[in-house]
Amino acid sequence: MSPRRTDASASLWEDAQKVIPGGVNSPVRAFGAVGGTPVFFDRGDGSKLYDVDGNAYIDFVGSWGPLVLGHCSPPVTEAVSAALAKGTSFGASTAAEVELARLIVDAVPSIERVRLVNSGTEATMSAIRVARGFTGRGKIIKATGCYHGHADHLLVEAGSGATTFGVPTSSGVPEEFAGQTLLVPYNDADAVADALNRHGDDIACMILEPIAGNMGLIPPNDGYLSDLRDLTEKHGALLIFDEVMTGFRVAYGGAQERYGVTPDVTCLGKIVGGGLPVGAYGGRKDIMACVAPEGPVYQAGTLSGNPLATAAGIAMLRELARDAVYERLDQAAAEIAEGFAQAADAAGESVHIARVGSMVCMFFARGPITNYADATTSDTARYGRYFHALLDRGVYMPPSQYEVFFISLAHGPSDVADTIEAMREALTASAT
Ligand code: KE4
Repeated sequence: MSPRRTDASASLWEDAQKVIPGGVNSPVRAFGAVGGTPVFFDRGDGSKLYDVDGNAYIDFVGSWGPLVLGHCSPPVTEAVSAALAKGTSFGASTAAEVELARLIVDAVPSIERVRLVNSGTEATMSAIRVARGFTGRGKIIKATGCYHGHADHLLVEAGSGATTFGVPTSSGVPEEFAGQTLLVPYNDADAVADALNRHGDDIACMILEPIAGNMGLIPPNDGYLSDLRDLTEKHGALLIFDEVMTGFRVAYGGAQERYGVTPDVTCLGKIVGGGLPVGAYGGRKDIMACVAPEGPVYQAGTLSGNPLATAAGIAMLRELARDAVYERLDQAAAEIAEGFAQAADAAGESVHIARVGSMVCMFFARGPITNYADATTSDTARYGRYFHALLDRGVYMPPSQYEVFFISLAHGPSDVADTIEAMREALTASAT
């Protein structure tokens, strides 16, 4: 195996750190969790990414989820090019934002009205503000290990004990903000019942990733989601599903379709923008009637519903609405997960593989892994060595053990076979 050239990335990394905090525009890209110099990419094509040194990689990050069709998917690139010819932004209403909203409302029955924004963070931040406005209550519940973007009241971690008020995970977040957030362990409905019994009259909502994808991949235990539905309903709190990652990923109707549990409000992002900046939040008509200018909860955005982004989102959702898309995604993901399991078994490695549809995670840990405490037993140094061994073999996985990797419709049989072989070699090469 010839050594991978990296000097162009290394040079750009030097330059980037002189003008961008930490050299990146989003922390995970700095490779802090896996060590080494970040790869700077030049272009994507189908299942592949090509870096500035000309190295090719089979891409399993997929821009952290949006690129479910692969890079430069013709329906998306053609739609964006056609929109670009007519202008980039008007700051006024267009037919495309109505069409994208219609596609979302038709795809997700619990969403009767939807507001388009520019990121997942904006979607979750706005959904929580609506929940507080609709209920007149201040506190929120979130699960430890779930990530909902970087709004102040969501950058909190549990203090000691099972159910505690949050403490800031970031400087710049006042204790008063974090103190409005109650933390519970994922997959623990009793902790939610306890929180609601103690603070129910002041809890506006519980926000949750219905399939946790930011502490590695942790599926909901049987009955967990329906228990949360019953508990929040009983106490008059709203149930918000953060489907920024799972929306249009694990089913056309998202995790709520897959598990048959209906939230009051849903947050979307990633796929819904086709690789361009779109987030969205929506839900019951009576709840969304609170949103300005119809109601008193203010939320706005210069580029919300942007013509290029809505063109990309419309093209992507239309492709995903076709027959057998999710069966194809699941099939390829299952083959890769099985291939890794066999390679790990052959190498005598203790791993736990989690998969829901085309979301996959390989923990270097013994299972079961049902919450954040379990996930953090993973050997992150082992993951880092494995990550780099794969990189040297032309496979780009997420640069963190606590992320999920994604399969796209562009990953064909040869990609699957090559990846499994690379995994087998990388496990052996990085064992110590
Ligand atoms: P953005 O603001 O990054 O568009 O979305 C925030 C967000 C909200 N909810 C969920 C479930 C999410 O996964 C995310 C963002 N996901 C991370 C990766 N796990 C984005 C990568 C990054 O931060 O660079």
